[in-house]
Order: sequence, then C-alpha cells, then structure tokens
Amino acid sequence: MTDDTIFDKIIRREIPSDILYEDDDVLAFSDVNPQAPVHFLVIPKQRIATLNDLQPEHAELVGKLVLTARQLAADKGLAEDGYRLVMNCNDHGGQTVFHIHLHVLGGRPMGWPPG
Ligand code: DGP
Repeated sequence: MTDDTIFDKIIRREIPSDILYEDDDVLAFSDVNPQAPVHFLVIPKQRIATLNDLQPEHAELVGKLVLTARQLAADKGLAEDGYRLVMNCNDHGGQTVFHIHLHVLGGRPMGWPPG
C-alpha cells in the first residue's frame, strides 16, 4: 500500500512485534530499540504522518493515545516513580517513522534537557 510504514505492517501482523494492547483505534507494542528499561509505543491504527497533520477531529484519538499510555504505564508499575511520554516530529524532533506514535519511557530517571 502506498505510504505504508513499518507500523502499518505491525498493525496488519505482517511483521512480528510484542503487542501490549489493541482495540479498534490504537495499538501498543514494545519498541524494537529500547532507550529505557520500559519503552513501548502507542500508535493510532489510522495513519497520521506527523504531529503537523493533526486536525481538530483527531482530538479524541490523541486523547486515547495518552490515556492508553497512562493505563499501560500504570500496569507496568511506573506510575509512582514516573515516566516520560515523547512524540517526535520531523527532522529536528528525531522522527524516523512517519506514522505518529507516543513513546512511553520508564524504569529509570530521565535526563533533562534532552540531547
Ligand atoms: P521515532 O524516532 O520517534 O520515529 O521512533 C520510531 C521508533 O520506532 C524507534 O524508537 C524504533 C521503533 N521501531 C522502528 N521499527 C520498528 C519495528 O519494526 N518494530 C518495533 N517494535 N519498533 C520499531
């Protein structure tokens, strides 16, 4: 399919991934290149390339990404110590997969500011 990314292949189970949660709208799976003891991604099943492409009608979907991240972080015992949500946009943001995704990072203290 044109404009497919690797995440569409994960959604369609064409490549394997460690899926943590799925419903009609969102999918969560472990990051293949973890940057923290816990590192997973929450993505919409609908492909939206970057944060720049978000529209007002996506507000509920974006809220669902955050609430899914919050629930899975709690399930993994991260809530009290804390964790970080990151969504990279384009080159300066460090985005490499052009299907929006929320990184959930935890299990160690995170530095600030980011590099
Ligand atoms: P970003 O740089 O924000 O676009 O992050 C993309 C993330 O996607 C990066 O942390 C690695 C992850 N990733 C890329 N390809 C795969 C894959 O095939 N499987 C999984 N599980 N994660 C992937």
